[in-house]
Amino acid sequence: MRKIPFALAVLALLSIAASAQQNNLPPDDLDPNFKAPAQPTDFEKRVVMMPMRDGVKLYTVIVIPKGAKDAPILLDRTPYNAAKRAERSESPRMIEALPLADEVFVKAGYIIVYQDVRGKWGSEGPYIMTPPPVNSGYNPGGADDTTDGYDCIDWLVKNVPESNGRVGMIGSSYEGFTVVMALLHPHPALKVAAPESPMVDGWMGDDWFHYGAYRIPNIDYMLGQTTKRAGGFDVPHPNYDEYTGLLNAGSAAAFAHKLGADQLPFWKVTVEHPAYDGFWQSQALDKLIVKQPLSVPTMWEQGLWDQEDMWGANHSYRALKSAGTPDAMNHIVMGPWFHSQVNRPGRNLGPLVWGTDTTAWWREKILLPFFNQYLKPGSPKAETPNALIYDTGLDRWDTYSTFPQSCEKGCPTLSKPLYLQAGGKLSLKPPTGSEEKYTEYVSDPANPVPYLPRPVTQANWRTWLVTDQRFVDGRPDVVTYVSDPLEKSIKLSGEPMVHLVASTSGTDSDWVVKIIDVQPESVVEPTQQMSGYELPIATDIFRGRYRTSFEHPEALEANAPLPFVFALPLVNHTFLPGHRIMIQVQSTLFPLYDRNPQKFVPNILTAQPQDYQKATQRIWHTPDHASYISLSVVPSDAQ
Ligand code: PG9
Repeated sequence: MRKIPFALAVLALLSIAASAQQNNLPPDDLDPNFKAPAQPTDFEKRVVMMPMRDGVKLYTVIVIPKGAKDAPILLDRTPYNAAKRAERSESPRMIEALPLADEVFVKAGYIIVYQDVRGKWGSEGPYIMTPPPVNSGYNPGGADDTTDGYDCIDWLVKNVPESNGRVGMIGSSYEGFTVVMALLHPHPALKVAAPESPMVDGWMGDDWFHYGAYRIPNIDYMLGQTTKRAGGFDVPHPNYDEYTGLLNAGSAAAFAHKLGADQLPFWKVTVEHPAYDGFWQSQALDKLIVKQPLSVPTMWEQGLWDQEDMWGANHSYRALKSAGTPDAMNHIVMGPWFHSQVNRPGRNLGPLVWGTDTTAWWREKILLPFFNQYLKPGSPKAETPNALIYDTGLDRWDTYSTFPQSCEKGCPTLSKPLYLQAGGKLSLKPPTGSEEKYTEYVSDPANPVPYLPRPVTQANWRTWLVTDQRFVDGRPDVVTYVSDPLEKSIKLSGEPMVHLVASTSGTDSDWVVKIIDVQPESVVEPTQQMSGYELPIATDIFRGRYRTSFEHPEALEANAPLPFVFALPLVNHTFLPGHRIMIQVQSTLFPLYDRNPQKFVPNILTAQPQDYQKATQRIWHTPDHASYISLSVVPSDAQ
């Protein structure tokens, strides 16, 4: 290669630089001094560290429409990052900048406030998981979401001059929990509330357990919530199929150990309280909410297929009803929704497609007028039904004066026993004793019934409650009872009660019961998609050791037919002509629920590998030991 003399090369570079200068080109296209000009917005965002009574400051975002005057305040207290809540997009328009769920309130001119609960994200103080009330004896700090809710509202009405001093609270799930906590001792400026799928009783039927059976996905939730103030660890799972991962691990505690969750204080608390003891009872908000008269008009909301908090809203509403709360103060809405779907589009749930966007309709036509009535003086009285419940078979809303409907005032509800019969049949008549005495299956903890088709991943978590049950129908450990195709429609509206008489060769057992609407066969569109679909309308699990007491579990007597009585989630569903009613019974629902070892051990969460054993299960159907589901059948106006 020929070498260019050094002096020549320098000359060439100098002349390139000189000609660039002549052409006025900048030496570097990055500008370290760039300042983004403020864009004109139609709102103002104020971020404050709001002092609570104990001096702890909570991160709060206050979003105020420009020019607001005498505006009501909508408050959402969250453990999920207030800053992010307040920023769906970077749009300069408030309606696009805030979450979809708040659109109706933005249009109506509300000031919207998001606050991080203490200990999370931008807020100071220690974090306690869904902190029990301070006076429960189980809250080590001096504050809870009742006091913080109160102090927040107090600050807002004194420091936001654009407001009219009236506040409404809203929020789903954990945020719904903060709403219910605020209702226990509400600030006088709190005028209306909507707890959406609130976490109310974590042991009976909300997030942590269902009737004592532990819900494994909580282990990931705890890692997300309690490993860092902002965000949390997302520990990778060893297996793509969670079924395999959990089976390999063993007990819930063994799985928690694999993910490192056994280091976490709330996991330790959970392991110490597997039964419904004082810890859980003292924070069951449906029990606490009735200790004083409800002074804030409240609309409880919950999905009919809520895969996380199936218990809280309707049990709080019902407890308040029983306590004599005036109807105008205590409303319930149950839509055809998964958990928190109420804040998202509501046109469909998995394969179920509705005639309208059910959630948008609810927000605009029901929720907003209800809030306006109490927050905007001079607004028309909202004609809010006491109970607004979707008929998930007819694809339409029903309005009731109470839900479940009651017979006390001569209402037409009929409680009908639907008997499980030999040969997989269902009948309204009790067994005669002439047929086989029981249906038998073997439940093997080494081969539990999956709750989703494998591979089980979180991808289908939201819609798992509407999964077509054909994927387990036919398994030898799933017992199926089915009716003939219906000649006339049958409407169930209320709380199905399971009355199972069952025996196990072990000394402990879980019982899973599902009510299923079997769709008729069809080979033409659009019904073909649902042809033969086994749609569960109510599913739950009951941990046998709690048969006689939720607080003091007991071993089951092996091979003795014993009654297991428990309520399934509320339904409001018309079975149409040609459809069939199906009941399925099984003893595992995995890996959503930890496996019962089927041998009585002191604490199932920490069961050892040698504790797990196969058991022979029998569902009895003799005149003395009749198994049935008590159904609330109401007149149907469907054709
Ligand atoms: N279901 C979630 C949760 C609430 C409270 C405790 C634990 C989990 C939620 O969606 O917020």
